[in-house]
Amino acid sequence: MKVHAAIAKALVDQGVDVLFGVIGDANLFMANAFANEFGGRYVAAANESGAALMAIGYAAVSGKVGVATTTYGPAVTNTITALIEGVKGQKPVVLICGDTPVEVRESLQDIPQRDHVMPTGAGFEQAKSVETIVRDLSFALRRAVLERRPIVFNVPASFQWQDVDYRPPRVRMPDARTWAPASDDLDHAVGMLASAKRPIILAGRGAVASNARAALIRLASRTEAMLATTLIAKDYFAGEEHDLGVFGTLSTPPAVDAIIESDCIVAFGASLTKYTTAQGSFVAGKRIIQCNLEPGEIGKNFAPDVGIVGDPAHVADVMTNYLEEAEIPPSGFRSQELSDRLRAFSLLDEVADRSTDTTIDVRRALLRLEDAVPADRVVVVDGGRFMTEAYKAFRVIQPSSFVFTSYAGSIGLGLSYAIGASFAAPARPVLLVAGDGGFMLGGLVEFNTAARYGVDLTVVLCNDGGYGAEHIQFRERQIDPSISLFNWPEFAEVANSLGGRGYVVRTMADLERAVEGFAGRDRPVLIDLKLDPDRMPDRPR
Ligand SMILES: Cc1ncc(C[n+]2csc(CCOP(=O)(O)OP(=O)(O)O)c2C)c(N)n1
Repeated sequence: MKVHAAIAKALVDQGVDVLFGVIGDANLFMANAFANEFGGRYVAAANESGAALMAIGYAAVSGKVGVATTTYGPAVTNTITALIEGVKGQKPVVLICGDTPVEVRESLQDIPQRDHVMPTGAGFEQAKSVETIVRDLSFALRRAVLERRPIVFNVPASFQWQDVDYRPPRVRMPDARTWAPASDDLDHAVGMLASAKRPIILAGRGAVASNARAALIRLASRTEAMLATTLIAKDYFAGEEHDLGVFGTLSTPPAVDAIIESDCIVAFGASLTKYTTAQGSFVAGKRIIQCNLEPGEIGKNFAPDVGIVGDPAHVADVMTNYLEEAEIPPSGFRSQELSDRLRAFSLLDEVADRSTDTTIDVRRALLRLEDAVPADRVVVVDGGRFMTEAYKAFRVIQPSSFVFTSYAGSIGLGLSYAIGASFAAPARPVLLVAGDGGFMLGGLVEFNTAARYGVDLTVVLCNDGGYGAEHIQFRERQIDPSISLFNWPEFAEVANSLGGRGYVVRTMADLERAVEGFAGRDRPVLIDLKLDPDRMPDRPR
């Protein structure tokens, strides 16, 4: 078998069914073999940044390794932001890139690829030789899972047409996620929880990764603790009566009251960022217990009273058993009154309707769409001032259906994430909430990719005619905000030209027409919400 075919076959043999990419001299035969010889699905992105982000979005929703491919040189440098995003978001991704042939002295596209990749924090795996290439690729896939970050697999282009004796790779992943330590720390933690009067069990992404939902609910009911999540683990306890929702700067007012009142937080798989702790104010003066499988996550952002290295689900069960054996009485924190207040809260009560004759109120528009789109959706949120409104408005049925795209703080990554998400969940509608600035920076280029592949994508554009996040800063300092404003083209028409269907929304009646269009969609939809940049809800601080 030729090397390009062996790489494609090794991907298929290891369960990779979708490959995102942009082809060039170094990877075109491999991508073609993947799609046309071995039955894989190849998705041709418009830009390598998009291809790499699609693999990240695929990994985020499927929990499997996302795989993308590029040729060499500028194709690799186009993926730098995506690699950084994947590292910060801890996404298992393999980027198979070609490298210029070593024997060619003058290649326009020759760059030291390793030197560009290493500062992103991604791993770099060199294809060592034609004989070892299948094993080398397996190693890259294995590293992506175990190291939870993108791994760049670097393949010299001169290997492509060489012969290799193909043997299917044998890969077995170790399962490290079922242990709890016997330690003084665990005893202290149980002691603290036993004496707590108002405990909260907080779940972060590590709890979701360890499938800890049932164990955390058991521990919370045993102690009469309230439940809460970080933003990344959003809606993990959906449907639970004693769920406070998101714990942090995005908490609702009744949840904030309960958090302030609480005396003990048990954080499972949460790294306690400044957003979760509200700059420390939500954890000050309380007992804090932090449990994480990764030792480095404990105390990374905030020093807890006790840290427990262990699997969240297993540690929670051990704690519940200890409390049971010691016959510790429950805390009594839960009350009908608190549950009623949590249930009675409505986002609509917080901010008055700010619509005008020609612009719509962002919160009312998003909440109408929240209601109109089937619950079994995937929600992807781009970056910008609007994003907190989207985080609050849209619920999901499980955390993997909520895709956060701002690990690196970049705008414009959402659309590619959304395409990757859709390939991981093809039967479900994918909703991308994006700003006009982010859409023009990075979304527009791949909207047509969504149309070409018939992706069930709906873009909700929070269009305030510019960079709202910067506009507000000029306004706050009484500086002319004009350089933050843009005279964009009509986005609905742009969407139509790119193979989708666009709707202009200035009023609630317009929004109803867009909702009808969404219901009968046969191609990607773009709903352009016209917003007034001076009438947006205040941002959380
Ligand atoms: C790649 C990148 N460039 C620039 C920025 C700075 N930035 C943050 S928010 C923002 C404006 C985004 O505008 P838009 O998408 O319309 O959302 P809005 O803030 O208006 O709600 C910009 C330019 C960034 N975060 N990332």
